Amino acid sequence: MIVGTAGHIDHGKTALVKALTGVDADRLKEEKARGITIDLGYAYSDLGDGRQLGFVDVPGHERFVHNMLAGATGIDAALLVVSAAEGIKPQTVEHLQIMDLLGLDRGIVALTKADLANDDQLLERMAEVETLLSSTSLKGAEIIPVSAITGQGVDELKSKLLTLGESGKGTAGHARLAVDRCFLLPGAGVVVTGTVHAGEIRVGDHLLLSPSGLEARVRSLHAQNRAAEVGHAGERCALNLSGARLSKEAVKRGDWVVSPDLHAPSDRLDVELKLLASEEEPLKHWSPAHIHLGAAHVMGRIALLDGDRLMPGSSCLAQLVLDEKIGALAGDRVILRDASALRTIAGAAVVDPFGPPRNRRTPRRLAELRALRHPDTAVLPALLREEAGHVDLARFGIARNLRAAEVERLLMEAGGTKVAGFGFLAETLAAARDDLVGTLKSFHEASPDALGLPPERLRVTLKKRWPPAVFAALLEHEVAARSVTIDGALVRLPGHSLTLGAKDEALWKKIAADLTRERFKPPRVRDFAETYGVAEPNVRKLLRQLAKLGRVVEVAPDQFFLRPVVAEMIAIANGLGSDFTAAQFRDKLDNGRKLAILILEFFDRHGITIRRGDLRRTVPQKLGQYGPAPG
Ligand SMILES: Nc1nc2c(ncn2[C@@H]2O[C@H](COP(=O)(O)OP(=O)(O)OP(=O)(O)O)[C@@H](O)[C@H]2O)c(=O)[nH]1
Ligand SMILES: [Mg+2]
Repeated sequence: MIVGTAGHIDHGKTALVKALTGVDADRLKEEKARGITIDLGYAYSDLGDGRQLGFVDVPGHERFVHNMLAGATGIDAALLVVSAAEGIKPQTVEHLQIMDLLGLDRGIVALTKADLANDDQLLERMAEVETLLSSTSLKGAEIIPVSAITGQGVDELKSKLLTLGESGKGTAGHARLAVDRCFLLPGAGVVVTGTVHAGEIRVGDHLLLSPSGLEARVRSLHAQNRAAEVGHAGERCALNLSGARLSKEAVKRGDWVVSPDLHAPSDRLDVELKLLASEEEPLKHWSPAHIHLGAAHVMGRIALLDGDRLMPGSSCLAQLVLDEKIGALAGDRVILRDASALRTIAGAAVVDPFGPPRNRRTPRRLAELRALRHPDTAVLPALLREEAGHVDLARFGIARNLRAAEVERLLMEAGGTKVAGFGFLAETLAAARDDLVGTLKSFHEASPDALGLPPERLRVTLKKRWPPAVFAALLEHEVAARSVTIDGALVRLPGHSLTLGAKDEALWKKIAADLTRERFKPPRVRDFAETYGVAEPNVRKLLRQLAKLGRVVEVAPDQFFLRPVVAEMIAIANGLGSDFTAAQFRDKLDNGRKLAILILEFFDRHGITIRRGDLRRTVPQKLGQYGPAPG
């Protein structure tokens, strides 16, 4: 377990840690010279019986609250230090507010410098502190008079700290360590230190630095100041890392060392925000703030999601829009300080680390956020019933640091089904199928001479509008279940087909033979009309119907090509290299300049080629529009 000090400057935090552990946590030259703590200090006390207490000693100076926060976010219990000589001071209050906003409910108050106060004064101070604690998560915490000079109360404090219990951080999820220091160790290389917030880190693990994404392999590690093979959640670790692009400069306080599964930095955190009751003004929408999460510290803005002002002492849903991406997971605590970093104004808990940039405050999204506030086991049942109707399971797993198997178990318990990475309720899938089949049925009735609908048209025609990726998953699911069919580029019902009458079928046979014989220079509508003695409009109508069936393509007015021939011509154009002329293309097809240009203009219109001056190039992702080239 890790205990963090808290309290006003000069109240004796560092002296007390030294009395408890024998270690002077003030290690910087400037700290020694000025007699104050500037940055975080660390000390461990071995109790001889295998048990150990770890301390993070923080600065009390008002200008170094940001450093205090980098340490406070990783601790399990608070050691609030109040000088018996001075009593409650501004950073006593601010540090306590921070402990409260972090939800820390384990802690002890040390009434330091007891040697400087008489019994009456001590009793008075204890009463003051008790009142101050009473409205916080540390309500009822024990208050113990101590002196670092005489040693009074130090042993009692130590044994009381041991009764606070184990770290509450779970080792079940993927590994995650909040970096608070990075330095070069001669002969070893880059070393980072920090608190393991989740999972386990082992020697040999391949991890990532987040948000940078740099690869980092664990060469060796120390857990709680001792060489070890593995570091667990709740322990402070030092990791000796190696990686291709890794350097001391590439790592900073606030980064996370994570299992690759957890690397998903975000700059929009949807949170439940609580404004401190001590604030004098309501919080306005889009207020700038200093935002602290884990050991990270970034600037950002607060977008209020339900209302334009938040009253002191109240809570609401908000989106923190950060100036830069950080690593964050659901449940992470956030501390917000005002734009000039003079005081703590609010605290927050992350509800969704992947806040949407748009539609963040629609009723639908707010309902979703309310569902996301449930505990792990109740989130999926609630979420699956929301209007969205689906859950992106990979994202859900990352946000809550759950392994895939755990997500699937929760989905099963929620009565859900997994379809291509999304979770649905059976009734949602059934409704989606009815919608799909019903929409196609109406379409076939209204347009009996069309084969089917392009997928994107179908998606926007459905009663329920799915995001494209979800729709693709549903469509694939229904194709596999044979409730719909994909034919070329069109979706249709399996029972629906287009048939030509006997006369048309006979005419098409002859036309098809002509189109095959002169495939790059096929006869036009008028030619067929003359050759076969059929009225021009009838030939045109037949060929247009065949186009809908996906057999021919009208490349220019009345100029039809067989569909596979179009694919072949695309392949030929593509084979001409990056910049080709119409003449080069014509030479390959040997079909005359005029027709070659009509074909290239058709390609231009469909984005298959891009034209600059007299030169064209093909667009790789558009080449498959007419299917694979034959042969
Ligand atoms: N008489 C007396 N003096 C103390 C005691 N504890 C600390 N001091 C003195 O108080 C001064 C400040 O102590 P520190 O431990 O550095 O205080 P701190 O809370 O760590 O200060 P910051 O880290 O700068 O916020 C030092 O001069 C200590 O010697 C105590 O129990 N009795
Ligand atoms: Mg100190």
